[in-house]
Amino acid sequence: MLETKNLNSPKIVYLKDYKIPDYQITTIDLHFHLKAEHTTIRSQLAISRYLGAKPSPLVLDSEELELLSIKLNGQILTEKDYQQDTKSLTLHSVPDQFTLVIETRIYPQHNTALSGLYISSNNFCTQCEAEGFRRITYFLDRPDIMARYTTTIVANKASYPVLLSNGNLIAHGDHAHGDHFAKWEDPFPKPSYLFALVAGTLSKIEDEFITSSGRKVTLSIYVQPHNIDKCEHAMASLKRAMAWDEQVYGREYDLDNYMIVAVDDFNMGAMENKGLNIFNSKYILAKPETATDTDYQYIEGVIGHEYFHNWSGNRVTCRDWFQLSLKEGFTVFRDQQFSASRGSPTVKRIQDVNHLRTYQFKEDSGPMAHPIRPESYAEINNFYTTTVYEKGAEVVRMLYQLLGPKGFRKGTDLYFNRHDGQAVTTDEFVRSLEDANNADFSQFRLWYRQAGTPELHASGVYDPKKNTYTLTVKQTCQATPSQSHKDPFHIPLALGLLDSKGNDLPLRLAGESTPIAGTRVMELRQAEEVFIFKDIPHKPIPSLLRNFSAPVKLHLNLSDEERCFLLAHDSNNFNRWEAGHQLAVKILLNLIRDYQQGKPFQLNLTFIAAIGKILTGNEPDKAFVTHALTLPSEHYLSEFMAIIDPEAIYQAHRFLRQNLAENLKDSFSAMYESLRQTDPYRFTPKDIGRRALRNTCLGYLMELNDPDIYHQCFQQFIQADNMTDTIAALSTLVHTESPERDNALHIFYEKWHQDPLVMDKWLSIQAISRRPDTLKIVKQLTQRSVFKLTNPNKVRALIGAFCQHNPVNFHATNGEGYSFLGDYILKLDPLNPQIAARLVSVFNLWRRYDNKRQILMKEQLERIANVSKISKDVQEIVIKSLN
Ligand code: B3K
Ligand code: ZN
Repeated sequence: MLETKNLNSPKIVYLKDYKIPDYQITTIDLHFHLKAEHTTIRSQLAISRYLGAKPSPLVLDSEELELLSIKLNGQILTEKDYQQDTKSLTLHSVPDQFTLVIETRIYPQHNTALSGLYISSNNFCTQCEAEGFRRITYFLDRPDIMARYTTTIVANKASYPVLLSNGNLIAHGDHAHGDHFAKWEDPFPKPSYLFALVAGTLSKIEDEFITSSGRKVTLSIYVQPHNIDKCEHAMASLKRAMAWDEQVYGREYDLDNYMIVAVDDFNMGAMENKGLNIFNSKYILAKPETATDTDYQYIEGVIGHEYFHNWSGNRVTCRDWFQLSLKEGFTVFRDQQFSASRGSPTVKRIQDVNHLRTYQFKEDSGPMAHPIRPESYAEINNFYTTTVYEKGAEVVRMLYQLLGPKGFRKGTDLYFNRHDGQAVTTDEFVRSLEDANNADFSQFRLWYRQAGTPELHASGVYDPKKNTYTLTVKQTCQATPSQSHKDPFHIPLALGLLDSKGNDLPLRLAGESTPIAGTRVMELRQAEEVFIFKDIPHKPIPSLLRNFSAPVKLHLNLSDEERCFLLAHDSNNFNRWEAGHQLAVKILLNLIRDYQQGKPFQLNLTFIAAIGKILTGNEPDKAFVTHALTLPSEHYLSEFMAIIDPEAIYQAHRFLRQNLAENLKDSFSAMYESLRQTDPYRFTPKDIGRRALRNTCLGYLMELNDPDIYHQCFQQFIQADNMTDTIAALSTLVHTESPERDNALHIFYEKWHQDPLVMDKWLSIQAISRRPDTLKIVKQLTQRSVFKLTNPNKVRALIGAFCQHNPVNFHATNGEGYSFLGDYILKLDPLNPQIAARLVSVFNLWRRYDNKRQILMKEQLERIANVSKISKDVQEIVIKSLN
């Protein structure tokens, strides 16, 4: 066990302890008098005891609130009537039904945690999920308390001309002393985490959307006035998302207005507050000169995500925070479908799978492993994880595959109709899908309860006499913290068998009369399953787990030639990419071993030829080619090593990239030239693919360390009319020692230093440079005025980028990367525990490194653990990491 001075374990909340609340709050009438130095809030609550609940004290949640007064049914309460501590306010005895009026004071200017009501660029904004509302007023701050809100905002008219909250504006006007007010009413009962307020100097763009039933919805995007020229893409994305949700899920928007506000200081991407989304400006602001194609795609995806929450999250919400994946997993699945419909579905799937396997599989293998419905937490904000979100989406995707699009839609229709206006559990979601389809997902529910990544071991035997192909699939799952035993999962395994020309063989199992053409989904339920396919004319090449039909690790022995064959011929484009990717992983792991054993690196001609063929093969989907040419990341490769060796991974990666560049130089050059931009920037799938492939070719060519190519790269940097091409050039120049590098960084800074989002790119690019002096440069950058510790985007851009995306430098054996991160965690924790906790997680896999690195990382964890005042956010992760 851990021996540190100050780690008293924080209080743990358990799913098994969930109890329905004794009291309900039906309406809340809020009155804010906003002032930056202090804000006063009057909250009037209509409270009643639930039928059947015994009289009990009323315990309201609170955090950092100053209580000014309480009145119960008009009577002022005194200190003998209630009890207060740092976390709650308890009224000992209350009637069955009553009105409570509470006055509170808070200090938004000092709120650096960015939870509750705070100030960003002189404007007021809120973030209440998960438990920020209790930092605004005393409340039953839990998602199963759904109330109707009215909100009156009073503020100085000159400083805060725009006053927004959820729902409809029902009154506004002027007050004395230069103040004005606005009154908002939200007709839909909602949990407190969806409350929002914004006040400030903001400009807006406005548009409208006519819903399928003919209602007009006014759409507004509010930004700081100087950003007004960067909102169009966000607005267009919103309209597309609204139309898509009607077409695909039959979900119509329900209020007469939909507002989005962009703020610079925000802990995460965006927040789906009812009718008033608040966004990190990174996911709103874009114009070709300042935002890359990837930024444009993220904006579209996040706008979609928050919009889709209006049904999957807001109209039907979570009973408690253990059910977070109910809204997040489902909504991520929905936003993935939406984005897939906007470009190449294969490429979108490749991106999502890459992300899942790089980050979620890691989480599953470390101390923070948890099921998508966790059993316990100390700080719920630590559970907004890739497991809850992305693995949660994979679980919904499996349900979608098992039911098919029509069955799934029947299920979601039932779910939305049955539970509209309710706070429910993941179990109720699954039950709706079952009931609508007469399906049985009892075994499938294990995906919600069991953590860990299942592994499939598949092998096939062909019998030429019987013309059968027997596929055996065994499943296992490693133990995770507090779950040593795992039962077999219910797993959809999509597959095809390829004939010698690369066509899918029709698949017929024993006992079936007609074969199924194309991809077939087999269902695994037992620890071992055997499938015998009939009428197979010759030994096929198996293409398993098509489209990554389940979040598992698949082990299947194929030769390099078979993988190259799949890369060239598989009818499933995802699996074409996967075959090349698996081959690259295998080659890189061999190179890593060679490096560790001091052997010289060997070329793999089969791989070079296969990549060459993709590059010159006239494939129409250029984004697909880009992915096929991109090697598995250093981060992802570490997943396959018992003891992670960042240096060996880096050297192997470098060698293979250089090798490909040397051998395919002419093809890369020719492709680079042929994809030159002729028209002005456009955000279309075709143009995005073209730019991506061209820049990938540039990246390879830059591996050749050729001064002419540096020059060519610099020319691209100078001449580009869009940020995608500018950044592509800069981010490869930054690894070099060339004069072009410093020159380009300088020019970029001079041009963009007034634009914080563009400066984030400038910081990140330098932080992930492969140059050995990177940490020194990063430290210098922390001293520049463009870096601000209180701004999460800056912390992520510089410190996060260095520690998470520059493994070879961060893990330098002198330990300086580790102590740098330790320093910043300690500086950040008192300011913003959520962001500090995210950074601490970088150390989670410390046990997977060699002894020397283990000791150095552990030292930092212990150093953090020994600090006297540490947030429970950071504490929870440090304890799990060390124990
Ligand atoms: N629901 C928010 C995330 C809130 C995170 C709180 N720590 C954004 C989203 O997932 O849509
Ligand atoms: Zn979400």
